[in-house]
Amino acid sequence: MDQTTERQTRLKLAVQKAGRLTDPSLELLARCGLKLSRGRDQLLGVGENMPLDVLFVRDDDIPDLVQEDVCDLGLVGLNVIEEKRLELAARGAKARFTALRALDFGHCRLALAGPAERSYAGLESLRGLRIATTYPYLLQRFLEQRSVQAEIVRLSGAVEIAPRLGRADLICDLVSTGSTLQANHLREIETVLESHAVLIRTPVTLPAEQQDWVERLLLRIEGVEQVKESKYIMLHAPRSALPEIKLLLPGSETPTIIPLEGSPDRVAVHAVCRENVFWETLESLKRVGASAMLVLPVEKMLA
Ligand code: PRT
Ligand code: ZN
Repeated sequence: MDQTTERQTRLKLAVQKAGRLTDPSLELLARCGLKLSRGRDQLLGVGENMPLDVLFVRDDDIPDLVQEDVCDLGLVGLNVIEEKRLELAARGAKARFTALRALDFGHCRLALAGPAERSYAGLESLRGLRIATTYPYLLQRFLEQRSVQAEIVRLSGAVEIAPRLGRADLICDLVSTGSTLQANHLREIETVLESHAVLIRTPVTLPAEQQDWVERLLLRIEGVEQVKESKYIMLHAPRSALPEIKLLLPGSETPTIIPLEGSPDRVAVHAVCRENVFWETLESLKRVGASAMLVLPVEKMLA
């Protein structure tokens, strides 16, 4: 294969270079089987065992890189793509990237918060107040949908100190644990957007081989997300207790029933539970006669 063809058949995925999404994004890719060798400039990670390379960039650049087809795929927060969508719409343009799948990391919410000591009397009480944010478009949509007239103060960072500096009455910022708000004596009052990481793709139709890899990656992500909570459970039980046992196993499909040599009344039950198995479940199983219970983590799953 010559160099040009080789380049054209490799997928390029944009990932945040250094930030909250970096580790979970790389962990997801590793769990999907990708082995990356990072170049000396750390800008490009070359997939050693898949035709997929990773470009490390600032998260804010990811939607543009994907819609301009510099990258085929991107891992980025819903907050970033939704703000981008609205920003483009305000300019009469349309976002050309497509969200392929929500991911189970980067969870946070864009929220309104105000001084802790100030009582909050509902959305109506926001009229005429100044709200500092780095997400002016999402905030504007939120206010418009609720017919609230407030002033949006656009900032590029350090939003949480704006009320103390007298630059705004309230803030609209991302919150995960709430400790930043607390440290700044602020109290959350409304949720503007619930967010999480998203896999996005280019608007361009990919060559069949690349499209095939996108689909394989999606299936692997599906598998990775499913096994997170899944457990494999093995136990012995009286044959007569099987109906109760099946009801007690959380999120399991048809379990495998195996006869036990020398004990015609007892069987071994093996099942994949798609939810976590808690001590309480094991105690309930024991009460209906189960014994020798073993719960194992599931490493890979492919439907
Ligand atoms: O340099 P670059 O532009 O790439 O990074 P960045 O500083 O813009 O982004 P980064 O790494 O802070 O966040 C990347 C993405 O992670 C965001 O776009 C969100 O999708 C997601 N995410 C999840 C968060 C948070 N949780 C979060 N808590 N992004 C930011 N925060 C900040 C928030 O702005 C506030 O300052 O963390 C603080 C609040 O955290 P708590 O835990 O104290 O509530
Ligand atoms: Zn950023």
